[in-house]
Amino acid sequence: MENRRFTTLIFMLAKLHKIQFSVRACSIPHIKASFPYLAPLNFNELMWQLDELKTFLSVPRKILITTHSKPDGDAMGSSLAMYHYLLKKGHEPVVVSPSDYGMYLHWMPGNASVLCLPGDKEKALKFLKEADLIMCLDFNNYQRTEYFSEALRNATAPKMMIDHHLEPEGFDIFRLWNPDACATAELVYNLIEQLGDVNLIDRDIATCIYTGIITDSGSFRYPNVTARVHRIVASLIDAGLQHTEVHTFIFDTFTEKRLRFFGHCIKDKLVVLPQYRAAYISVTREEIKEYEIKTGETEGLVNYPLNISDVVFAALIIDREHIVKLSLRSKGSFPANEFSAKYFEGGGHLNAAGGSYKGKLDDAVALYIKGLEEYKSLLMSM
Ligand SMILES: [Mn+2]
Repeated sequence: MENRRFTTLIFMLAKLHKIQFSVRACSIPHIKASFPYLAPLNFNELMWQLDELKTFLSVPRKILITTHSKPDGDAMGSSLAMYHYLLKKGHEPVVVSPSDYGMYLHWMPGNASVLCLPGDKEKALKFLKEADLIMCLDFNNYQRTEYFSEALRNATAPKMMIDHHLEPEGFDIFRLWNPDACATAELVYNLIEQLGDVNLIDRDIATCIYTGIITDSGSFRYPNVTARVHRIVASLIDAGLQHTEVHTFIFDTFTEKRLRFFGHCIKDKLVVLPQYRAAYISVTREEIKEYEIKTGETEGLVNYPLNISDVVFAALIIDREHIVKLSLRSKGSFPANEFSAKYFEGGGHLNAAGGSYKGKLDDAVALYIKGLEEYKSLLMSM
C-alpha cells in the first residue's frame, strides 16, 4: 500500500513536470538518495526490485560476472569488486572476460581467477550453463561482448545489468542503470550499500571500485564526478584503500617501447586542425608492430591532443587487423558519442566515445574530417 501511494505521488509529480515515462516505470519505491536516477523507460513489470534480488541472494548462488570485450579499468574494476563482494557473501562467483585485457590491469586482486576468452572458453561456457544468475557489468548491449555474445544471448539464467552507458538493449531482469554515474564501479558501490553491506567493503573491494572510478573519470576530472563520488572514495580509504599504490600500478607501467610510441605519435603523427578546433592521431598496423603495442597499450594516448588549449575534440584512429578502431574525446558539451554514432557505428559518453570503420585507415581519417566539417559551427562555438 505504502509503495502504491509513493508510486502515485511520483507519477503525479512526473505529470506536473511533463516527464513521459510508463506507469510500470513507477514501481521503484526503493529509490533513495544513493540511487540518483528515476527509471529507464523500458522498465517492465517482470523486473525484480531490490527485495527480490535480496531474496535471491539469500542462499549461496553460482554467479557469472561478465563485462564488455577488451575490458578497461572500469569493466575489470567493477567486475572484480563484485566478485570479491559475492565471495564474501558465500556465493560462487566467476568473472568471465570476453577477450584479453591490458597488462596494466593484471595486478588487480582476483585477476588470477578471471576466465579469459578465447583460451578459457570451455570453462566459461560450462559455468555459464550452471550459473543461477548472470551479472552484466559496464555494458548493456550483447554486441559489446563480441565472442561471448552468442553464448550470453542463449543463456537461460536470469541476467542483471549494472551500467552507465546510454540506450540499454533490455535483456535484464534486474537493472541498476544510471547514465550519469561516472563509472559502473560507482554503481557497484551503490548496490552494496543498498544491500546493507557497506561494512563488508574491504581493501580488495575498495581497490577494485577505486580502479573503476579513476580510470573512467579521468582521475576525477570529468563533469559526472559528484561530491558523492568523492565521499565514496573517502569511505574506500577508510576501508583500507592504498590510492597511491593503485595509481602507480595503473599509470606507471609503461614499457620503454610504449613510451617511445606515445612520443612518436605526439611528435610525428598528431595532426591539429585549428579550423575545426580538433585534432587526430592515426596509427598504422606497421607502427603497432614496430613498437610492439599490445592490447590496452594505446590507452590514454587519445587524451594528449586535448592538452592543447584550443582543441576541443580529438580522435585516435588505429588500423587494427580487420577493422579501423576509433577513440574519441571531447571537452565541454561537444558530443563525442553523437559524432561516433553518426559516422563510426559507435557510441559511449558525451566526452568519451568509441567507434569503428570497415575500410582503409585513410578513408576513416577522411570521414572524420568530413564529420568535423559538418560539426564545424558547433565546434567553433565551444
Ligand atoms: Mn564504464
